Amino acid sequence: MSVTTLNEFIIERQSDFPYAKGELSRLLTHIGVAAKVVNREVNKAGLVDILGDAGTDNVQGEHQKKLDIYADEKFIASLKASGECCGIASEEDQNIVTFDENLPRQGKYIVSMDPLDGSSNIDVNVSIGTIFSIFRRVSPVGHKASMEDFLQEGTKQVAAGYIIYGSSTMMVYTTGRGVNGFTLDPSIGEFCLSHPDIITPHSGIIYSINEGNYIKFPEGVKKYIKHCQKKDIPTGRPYTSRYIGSLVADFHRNLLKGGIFIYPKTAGYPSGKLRLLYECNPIAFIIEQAGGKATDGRGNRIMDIKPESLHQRVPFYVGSRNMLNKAEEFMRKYGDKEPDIKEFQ
Ligand code: P6P
Repeated sequence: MSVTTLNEFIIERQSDFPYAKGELSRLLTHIGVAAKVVNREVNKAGLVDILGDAGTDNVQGEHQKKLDIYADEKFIASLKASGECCGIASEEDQNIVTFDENLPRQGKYIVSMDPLDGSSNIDVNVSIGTIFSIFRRVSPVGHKASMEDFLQEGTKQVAAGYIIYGSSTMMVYTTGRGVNGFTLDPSIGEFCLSHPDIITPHSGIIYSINEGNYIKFPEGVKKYIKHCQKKDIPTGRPYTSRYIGSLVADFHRNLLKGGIFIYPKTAGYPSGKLRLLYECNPIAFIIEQAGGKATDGRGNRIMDIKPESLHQRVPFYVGSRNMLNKAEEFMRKYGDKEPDIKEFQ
């Protein structure tokens, strides 16, 4: 059976964009290269001194893992070398990364990324991922990228995707014409088309939320969780709770099988925990392209939100459209106000 590699697919689909000159194709190809380099280290992380804490904290105040920083460096280097990317926003870097050299400054695109999401799972061998979001720059070509390039609504994304380093390594992405998944074949070192035209089920029985935060959730979320645990669905079984604590892994499973992932406002995270630019927007682009929904729990489409800062957090409800609609029904009926953190101090 002939396989279609990622590079062949990117070139084939380039004709979807009449004025494409191969720039976005080159950018996507470089992301694929960086993914293979990071995958190699992730796969042998237990064998080399790349596990564990780096002894530094990122802008979120989260302990950086050595592999976080390694992935950040590899993706930045590959994006810069593509000559198509003039700037990068990364979870691991406080400010935008811009370039002094002329070649990258000619780049027409910017990339927001979480180079290694879920890194608290690295040391225990649980799936982790890279998430990326690509925009056309709004600042003049030839200059350094500017903050306005990054603070665009998610509807302006030209491409978005993720790499999941799991039982196999996959790259899933969209350029606005459907969602396609590629599995890395280590024997040839190529991502090969394995999941063409992914469509997510309109309903599902999987709900994904960190129930350890239950008492800190808004009332509407608590009521929705109880709804999922009732026996009133056709199969008579309660919904299935699945939560890995790694966004890419939880999302990928729900994308393929149907389900809902919720990271709501909580007493501890009154704006939600997940970041708009490089976690929620790219995942929202993918789910919408696959027929699902992504909102902030109050009916506001994630991709319509105008970002105000690089590391802005938003409440995140994403997955099968019927499940999103039901969850938002509960939020409207019982309220989406999170309890005051003082109740827990
Ligand atoms: P919690 C990982 O740190 C992450 O950013 C996402 O990958 C994941 O969905 C979420 O945080 C898990 O957060 O609070 O449930 O551990």
